[in-house]
Amino acid sequence: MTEIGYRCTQERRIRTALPGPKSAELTERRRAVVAGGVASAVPVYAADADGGVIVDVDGNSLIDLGSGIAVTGVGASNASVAAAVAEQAQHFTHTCFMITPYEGYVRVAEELAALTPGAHEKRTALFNSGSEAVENAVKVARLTTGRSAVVAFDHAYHGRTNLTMALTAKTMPYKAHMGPFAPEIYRMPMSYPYRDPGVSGEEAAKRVIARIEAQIGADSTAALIIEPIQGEGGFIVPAPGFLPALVEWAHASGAVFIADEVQTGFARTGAWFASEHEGIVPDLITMAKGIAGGMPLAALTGRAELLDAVHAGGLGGTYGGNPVACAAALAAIDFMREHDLPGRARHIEAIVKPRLEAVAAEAGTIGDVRGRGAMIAIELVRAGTSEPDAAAAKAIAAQALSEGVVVLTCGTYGNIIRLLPPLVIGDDLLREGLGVLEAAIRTVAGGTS
Ligand code: PLZ
Repeated sequence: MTEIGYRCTQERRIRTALPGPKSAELTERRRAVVAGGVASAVPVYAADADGGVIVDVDGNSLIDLGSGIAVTGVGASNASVAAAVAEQAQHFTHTCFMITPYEGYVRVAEELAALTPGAHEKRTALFNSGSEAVENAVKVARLTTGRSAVVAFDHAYHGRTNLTMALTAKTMPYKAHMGPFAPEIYRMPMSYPYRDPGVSGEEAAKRVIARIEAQIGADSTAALIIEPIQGEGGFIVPAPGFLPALVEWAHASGAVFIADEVQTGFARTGAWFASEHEGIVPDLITMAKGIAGGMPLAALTGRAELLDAVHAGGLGGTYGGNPVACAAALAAIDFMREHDLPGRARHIEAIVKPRLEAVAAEAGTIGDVRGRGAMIAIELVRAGTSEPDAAAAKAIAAQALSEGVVVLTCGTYGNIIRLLPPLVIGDDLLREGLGVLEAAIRTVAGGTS
């Protein structure tokens, strides 16, 4: 791996209380004009960000263990991404690929055909957000199968648009009082080893298949959609064998298997895509987040016969595959390859997991440590039980922030602390961030069973 250069000093530096006075002032201004429904996890306003740090408007430098929800794997101001964006913006920022196409879009599609699992012929369509990629995957599956039922899973997160709200499991805050939701979505039990002990992947898949056949009908099922590691739902890694059995059933039944790799894609889990860890080849893959170094871009890549079956003009959108976002993606993908970021994610796992496992061994309030690569979480429970403890997760994140470390929570029960560091974070900074997190865990949830 070649050396990664940084522009901002890679340090934790606390100059004011957090949030500082300038952030507090911005929070006041925001209250008067920004929609209250848009919330921020961290009440600190960014002025700069690079590598493993976010520098705020008060001059504090925070260690970033969230990457803007798994987006800035290559860093939030990666030099080659920034140069590619500036270069493309000086030529054209937009023509609309549906009107006057351009090479960047084609090159991104070439990269995705080569990088995504499977040696079959593939096609790609580009969009703006993960939700939009998921919507389009479902459109393609319904059109090509002539069926309407879509199977999603407990704890799933697929977005906030109407169809993707229906696919998303958790009501609060994503869906509550915002229905009616899109029809023909059926929810099935997930394989969740910590909360479903002793149930193998194969058994969990059998449970799902029996329910689909009894309640939907194999010949009415257009698609199964699943995150290979569930993100917002709590970094749930299904038991081995679960995903391959579902893929096999989908293929035998003529249903389309869609892997939602919006959060897990692009080196995050220690492979280019999390599907690779399970040895599965999805028919369609949705991607966004890590694809373009922070620029808004999403992709749907899949079997040529599915994507080419859609009538011309059936897929698109004004901004989908914006040329500046495509230039950013090409630079980000090159960077990930040159710097072996999948290897870097495995290296991060080797640093993070043993330390969290050691804390878990001493604190009876950590029920589970799980995840892959640079996507690792702890599940907070009441000591000696498996009862979710959301308050502990919230308090730990708040305590870490007050010490200058950004960590995110997630989970159906809100009791998960998840780590998604930029893949370019230096080892020392990562270790320092972990030290702060460990201290916060000991303070908040240090009780033993
Ligand atoms: N599929 C697997 O993780 C986005 C959103 C958090 P968009 N997850 C973070 C929030 O509170 O909005 C996500 C995902 C998976 C789809 C999406 C949706 O991607 O780019 O946010 O639309």
